[in-house]
Amino acid sequence: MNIGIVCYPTFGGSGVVATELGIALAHKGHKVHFITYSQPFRLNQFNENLFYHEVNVNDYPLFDYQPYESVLASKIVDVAIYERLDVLHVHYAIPHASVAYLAQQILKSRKIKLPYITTLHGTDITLVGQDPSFEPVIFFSLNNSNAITSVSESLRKDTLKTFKIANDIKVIPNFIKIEDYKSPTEACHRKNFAAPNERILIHISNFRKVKRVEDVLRVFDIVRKKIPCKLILVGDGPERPAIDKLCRELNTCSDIISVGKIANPKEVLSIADVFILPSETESFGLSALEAMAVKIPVISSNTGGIPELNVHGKTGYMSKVGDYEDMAKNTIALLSDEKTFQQFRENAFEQAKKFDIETILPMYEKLYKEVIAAGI
Ligand code: GMT
Repeated sequence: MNIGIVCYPTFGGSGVVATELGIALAHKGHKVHFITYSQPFRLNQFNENLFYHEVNVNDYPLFDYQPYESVLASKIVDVAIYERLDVLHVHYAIPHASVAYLAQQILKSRKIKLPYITTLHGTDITLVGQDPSFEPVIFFSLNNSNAITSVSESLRKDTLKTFKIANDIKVIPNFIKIEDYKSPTEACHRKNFAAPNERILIHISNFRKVKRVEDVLRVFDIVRKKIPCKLILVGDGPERPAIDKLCRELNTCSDIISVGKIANPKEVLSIADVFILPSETESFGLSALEAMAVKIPVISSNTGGIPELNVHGKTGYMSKVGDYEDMAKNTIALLSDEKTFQQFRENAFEQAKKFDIETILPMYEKLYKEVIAAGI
């Protein structure tokens, strides 16, 4: 198949999923065309089936807001015609679903059929999508998608609650390529981060408010009073100043290592003991799945789609959003009982295997075929 993929190329789960999906499809022989405003950060390999089409928005002083959506729609039309796309897969509803609809209509006027699939990733529904100013456009473009997928059952329900759409929503969860996580990695050395008697807690996110990174610091503050440990923070974002302020207040900065944004966190994950994910909302929690793939138990909130991934008392523990004391208590309990800890590590890995690309990729391929067969 010739598949067009539209996504956000920046650091973030939806871009990772879209890119890894495209790469896997290309390896299976499909021709995959990424249409984005800059190269997706994980699209860093050559494959004869992978193509990248940049959306360049010129800066006209006349506009306060540059018309990105119009340029993107034009680019989709262009790629669809000249690369003979069979299907378009857009990740993150805003604004990609409505742009896909517009491109589809333009192509229709030229007697070209291009069905589009919208994958909902989370904040496009649970946060940004809650803004009433988007409602008519999201509602319309979802209802007119030739298929909709969501990354968890929880997100499917949230979407149907927010938007009374008639369209069905198919759940296709996030995935990892488990094969890539099996081999031990040499790139990151534990001894450079912690003393032999110290444990390592880790958190990865884009440091937005929704991630509640301050709770990570509060968990760490409690745990380190009982168990010698270090905290590794991976990522960066708008909450950085608040995090710096809090670590100074708690006097924990010297035991926190901030490594910034990392394109593929597998190496740094492999030296950690516990992954902390206290999010306010989380449609799936791809970073937690990546941690579980390297046998790291997860201490998380119990929000959104996290319970579909993290099995309480088996692969980690869940607490109510904001209950960092309970999260700390669970972390201490887990790290204090070596036998249970080792069992949780194995359980986490077994759970991660259920989300292997080998299982998930055929779901997308099947959907593409169905959508193409159904026509528009
Ligand atoms: O988590 C983020 O802030 C990034 C965000 C995105 O849209 O890139 O991630 C969302 O999509 C991921 C991939 O499907 C999910 O694993 C994340 O749970 C989801 N984030 C939220 O729902 C907050």
